[in-house]
Amino acid sequence: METKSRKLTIIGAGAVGCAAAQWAISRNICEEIVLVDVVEGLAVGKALDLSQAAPLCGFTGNIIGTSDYTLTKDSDVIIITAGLARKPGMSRDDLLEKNVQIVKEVTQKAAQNSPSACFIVITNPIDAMVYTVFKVSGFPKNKVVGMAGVLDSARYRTFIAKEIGVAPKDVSALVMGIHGDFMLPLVRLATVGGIPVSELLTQDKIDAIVKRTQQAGAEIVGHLKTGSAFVTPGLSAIEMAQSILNDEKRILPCAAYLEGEFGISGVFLGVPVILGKNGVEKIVEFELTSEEKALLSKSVEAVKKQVEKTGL
Ligand code: TXD
Repeated sequence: METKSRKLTIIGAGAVGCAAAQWAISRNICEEIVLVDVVEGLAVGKALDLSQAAPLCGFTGNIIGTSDYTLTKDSDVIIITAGLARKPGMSRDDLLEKNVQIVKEVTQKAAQNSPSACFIVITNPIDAMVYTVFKVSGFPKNKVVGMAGVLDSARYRTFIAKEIGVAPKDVSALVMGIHGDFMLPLVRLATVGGIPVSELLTQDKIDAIVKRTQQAGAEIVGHLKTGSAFVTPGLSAIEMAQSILNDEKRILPCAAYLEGEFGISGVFLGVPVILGKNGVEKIVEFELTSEEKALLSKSVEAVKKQVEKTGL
């Protein structure tokens, strides 16, 4: 398998950007990492700190920090985390106005320098920001994808594992739809060691887990008060980046542009996709129940409202 021959740019050297960089160096997934931030010196300092972990974690590539986009030239994957994060009491939608401007600006600069890259968008509200990157970059739909489903599914799997008392990695589960209150943690498809979760937990317990998953971001914001989750968001982005850089063809829930899949068109929404060297290689469709379809259409309505506010 091809490894470590590629270039990864991470825009935004804040909490999520640095966590992503840290996971990337600890996994040694690429030859070059460029960390970019608008704040003078921030990315430079963070990259120096990260580079000095190399002897301890075995990273053999190069990591630099900069505000200069020419240094991002010919990146294979560009992760966008630039923007504001939530504070207690804020919804992801509250961030839209400010973040759309930031995301437009960084997309233009990054796309110019790396016309063949694949964008992974993290900035909230994610489902509208990924649409913004798609429109502003003019890149094909397979080269623009949003990160939320990997994180939401990891949270869902964690809560299921804790409730049953099993290893989290033995829980397989999928969250589809918007990264917000209407996200759809699919109960029917959640399994533990191949056994349906519905055989192992009461409906009440399952309902509580679904609710906690939908509110998991706000739960963390409520404790942190000054920002939002970053460690698992950073790792979730690197799971996706690694699958693209190494052409692993992982099947991961990502916000992808839909053109008729699941009966939905013209929006980015969390669905299972195969990620490989071409970005979104395939959206994996399957039959939803009428109840699931109804829940998913709530996601679509909410995302369309967000996108309207971007003015794109
Ligand atoms: O599941 C998901 N998609 C998410 C999304 C999970 C967690 C966090 N999520 C969102 O990511 C969050 O709501 C924010 O919108 C972004 C970034 O969150 P983070 O916690 O990393 O925010 P920070 O620590 O404030 O970092 C943002 C950085 C900061 O260093 C700014 O200086 C920088 O972005 N920034 C810029 N960089 C480059 N260019 C411009 N214009 C710019 N503006 C701000």
